[in-house]
Amino acid sequence: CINQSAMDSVKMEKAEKYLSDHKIRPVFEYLTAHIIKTRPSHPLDAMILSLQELKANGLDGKKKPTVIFVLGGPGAGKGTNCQKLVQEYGFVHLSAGDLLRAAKQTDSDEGRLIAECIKNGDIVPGHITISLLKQAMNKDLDAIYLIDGFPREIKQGIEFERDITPCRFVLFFECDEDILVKRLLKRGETSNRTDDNEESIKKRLATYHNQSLPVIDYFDCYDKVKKINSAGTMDEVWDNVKKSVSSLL
Ligand code: UP5
Ligand code: MG
Repeated sequence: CINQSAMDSVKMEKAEKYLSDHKIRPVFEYLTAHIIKTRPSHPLDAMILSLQELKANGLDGKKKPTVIFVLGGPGAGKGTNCQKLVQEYGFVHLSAGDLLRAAKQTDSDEGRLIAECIKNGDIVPGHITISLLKQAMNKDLDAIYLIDGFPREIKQGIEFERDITPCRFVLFFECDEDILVKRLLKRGETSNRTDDNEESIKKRLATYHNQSLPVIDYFDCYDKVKKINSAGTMDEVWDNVKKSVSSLL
């Protein structure tokens, strides 16, 4: 009898933790308070509608934008295909790299830190990038944002999803390394990017393998990753992108 009650208390604790981790309790409190206050004639339908609203806007009632993360190695074609997605679907393209390249121009310690990280293929501290993304996204909460090149590390993804909104899905551009290097070196002939040179490319690829690839496994656990083969010609890759995206929308 004592063992049974100990077991029950362990189960209870686990159940409490589950409810708290997944914010189930505040959702039910919200829904119950809502129907008590409004006394609708079809309370279950009203609860379902409120639940859908909550899913879109969060418990704080603030509207959240829709986010699609676009990830893949350096030169995988993220930027190229984001531009096409903007034209095809009216998404808003936010390249974390572009935001950081603009921010590094400022004459400040932060600007210098960003410049150094980019040249060395290191990851800029997450709070800097998240704050730039937040500012850019505040302008239009109805938009569907393609966040290109972010998150670079699992903890950045967790922080973004906690503070801003969970991503709808992740488009992952897959391509062999030798093709990536060729593309970047070719672009380096004209791009003026401080990281499109042999030495920086090596470092970018190492950072990608060690720190950024685990992000894909992380989102894969939530069944959110759509893999796109990006090794073909521009047209072939764009076809793959269109097929993937239209199956997800
Ligand atoms: N190209 C594209 N597709 C092609 C195809 N199918 N066939 C032939 N050529 C193709 O393409 C790269 C080049 O390849 C172009 O010349 C294109 O014409 C050609 P692009 O579409 O630009 O590829 P993309 O994946 O966008 O490559 P990019 O170099 O931008 O990727 P990175 O992830 O390396 O760069 P990003 O700008 O995102 O980041 C730069 C640095 O900023 C990072 O290394 C890091 O230091 C910092 N950063 C952070 O710290 N945090 C962040 O969140 C983001 C960036
Ligand atoms: Mg890019």
